[in-house]
Amino acid sequence: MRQAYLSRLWSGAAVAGLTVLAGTGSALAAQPQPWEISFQPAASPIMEMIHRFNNGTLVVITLIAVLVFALLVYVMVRFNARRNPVPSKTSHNTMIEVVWTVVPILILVGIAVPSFSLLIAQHDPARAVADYDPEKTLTIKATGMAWYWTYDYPDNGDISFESFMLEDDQITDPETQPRLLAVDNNMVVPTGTVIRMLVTADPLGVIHSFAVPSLGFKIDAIPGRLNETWFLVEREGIYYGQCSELCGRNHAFMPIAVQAVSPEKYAEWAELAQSDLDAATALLAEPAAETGDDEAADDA
Ligand SMILES: [Cu+2]
Repeated sequence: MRQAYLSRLWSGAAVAGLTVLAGTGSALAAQPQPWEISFQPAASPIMEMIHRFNNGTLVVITLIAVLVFALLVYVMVRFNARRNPVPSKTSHNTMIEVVWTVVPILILVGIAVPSFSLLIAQHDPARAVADYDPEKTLTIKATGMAWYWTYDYPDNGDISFESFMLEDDQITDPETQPRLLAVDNNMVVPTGTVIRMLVTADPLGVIHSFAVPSLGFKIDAIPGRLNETWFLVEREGIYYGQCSELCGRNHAFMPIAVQAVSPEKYAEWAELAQSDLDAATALLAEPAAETGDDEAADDA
């Protein structure tokens, strides 16, 4: 009875908290916000699964903590030396020992099942994308350099460019160019498309890590090794991440900016970027910003 009440109370609080987080998150870009205590809002199927798994686990550990705390308080009150001067000499109770062994095992198995399905989905788009077609994926390669990223688009006429963080004196609009996160050339991707992401590092360099929280991936960029992950961006916008492996002097200054645009816009960008990257970047600048504002307004 009490547990059911607590459970209801907790899920109510969780839903309220999520609504607040989702609200503040989408009103701004997908980047860290002041006083944020949970994940960034999800913009990919995997990140949605991570949110769900995190919320479910939070309910489980909260119920366990409440139960253990309540038992402790009960024992302290009911069985202290004053109220219970003659202690019981019981040393074994087979039933209770079986229960407190089997129940935790069941709880762990209950957590392991969704945990493994999430882990497997992170390597297999078919498990997270309903109409997944391997023929329609887009391959992009990111390479960690000292200290910036390069992006290669083998499916689009070998577009290849470098992406450097904007220094403070290069920022012209602090609203759309967050300090330490904005870059000169965003990694542009189409929405609704499975991106096959190959990640490596400069063969003469060090280990980096390619990570964007709201898209739910973090994968090491290792010299001489090609790692693979995938993601699908559901909404247009710019999603920021940072190198997440302590890689050296400018580790903190090699952010990742993923700009998701409509497939039509992406096709235009990819066509133009093969000959003139600056013109292609300019093509995206205006409409992308407007779309972002519209969406934020809708969500608010
Ligand atoms: Cu790095």
